[in-house]
Amino acid sequence: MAKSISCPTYAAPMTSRRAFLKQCAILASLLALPTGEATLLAASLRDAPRLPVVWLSLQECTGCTESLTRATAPSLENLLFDWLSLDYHHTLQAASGYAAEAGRERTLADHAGKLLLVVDGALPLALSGGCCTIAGRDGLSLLRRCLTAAESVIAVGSCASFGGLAAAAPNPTDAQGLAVLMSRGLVPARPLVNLPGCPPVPEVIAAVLAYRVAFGRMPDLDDNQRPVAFYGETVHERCSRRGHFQAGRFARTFDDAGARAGWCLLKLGCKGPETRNACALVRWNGVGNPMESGHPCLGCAEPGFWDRGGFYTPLPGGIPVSEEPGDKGAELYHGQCIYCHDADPIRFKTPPDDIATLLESGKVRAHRFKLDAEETRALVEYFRESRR
Ligand code: FSX
Repeated sequence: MAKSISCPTYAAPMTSRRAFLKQCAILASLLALPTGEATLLAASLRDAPRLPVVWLSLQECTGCTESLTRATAPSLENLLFDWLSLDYHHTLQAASGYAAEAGRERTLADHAGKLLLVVDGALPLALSGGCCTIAGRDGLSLLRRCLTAAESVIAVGSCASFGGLAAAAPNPTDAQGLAVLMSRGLVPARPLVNLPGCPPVPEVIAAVLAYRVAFGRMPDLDDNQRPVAFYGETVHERCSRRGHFQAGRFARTFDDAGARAGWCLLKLGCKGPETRNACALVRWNGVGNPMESGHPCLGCAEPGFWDRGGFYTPLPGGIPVSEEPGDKGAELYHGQCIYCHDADPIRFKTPPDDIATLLESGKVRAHRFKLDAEETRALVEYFRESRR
């Protein structure tokens, strides 16, 4: 029979040893831990006491919590039964009414200075916090109370991190993210980790919670308090369409041949080059991400989302031009040739080495344009690149 890891507060075995080690290996890889730290992670998670957590949901759409429920590495069950003591969470808790509020107050008192606060949703300041009340109490005073007792806080989602959808213009409720509230002295300042995204990737939320439990600290952060392991690269750098970008193949409309062939969506407003998030690396529900579903990145994890840039407006300053060889040829092919030839250059029948001779021979009567020597070289190079 497989050995089991027992949760400190539950007598029943929760997870088989094999499943537990597999979880730790996935977690270590998600968190980009150095070699050898997977073992340390496993040992820490096995021995760590459950971390008391109070989770506040403020002005939000519940997408962030829904996202958490879809985490697989670790799963919500792992988090709740093995590593966290989630003592207060409006949506997930069984308790309701006075009992729920009394439970939260007990946790705040019993674990003052040691508990982890998680917040999703922005805090609306208008009407003295009255735009968001919980059990008759305004959001601002509740947030102050919880932060006073917290050792650190994780802002889950773009709303909690930067204001997000809740703060979209004209922001009638004066919604603000946690960093702004702290910098304005409206709530107690505590070490803050932002996990933006609307909603954030499930594995990002779960992995950061597990990291905090295992190591007693937060992972390395960037200037926007985002974990570097998940927000260190842009969506563009990991995008499955990047090869098309490098080859200069851009969809111009949502239903043209390029869009159907999976080309780069920059000209349709993709914000991937300016957006740091893990969704191109860790696929949603293990299935895909917006770009793989034919939709440009909306930049949902960046400060200023929802208003910044407009959903389908190409990035200002034009399309970033790749330095890769073959771009000029790609421009020529997709600007001219695809009106008669297949949009995918791999299906172009003439071998690259024969193209220059064919063009110079004048035998292709349908061509309405003439290429000079440099353009011909670029086109040939593009075909060669496409076949590699
Ligand atoms: Fe905002 Fe989250 Fe978008 Fe929704 O809690 S980040 S609107 S997915 O639910 O706050």
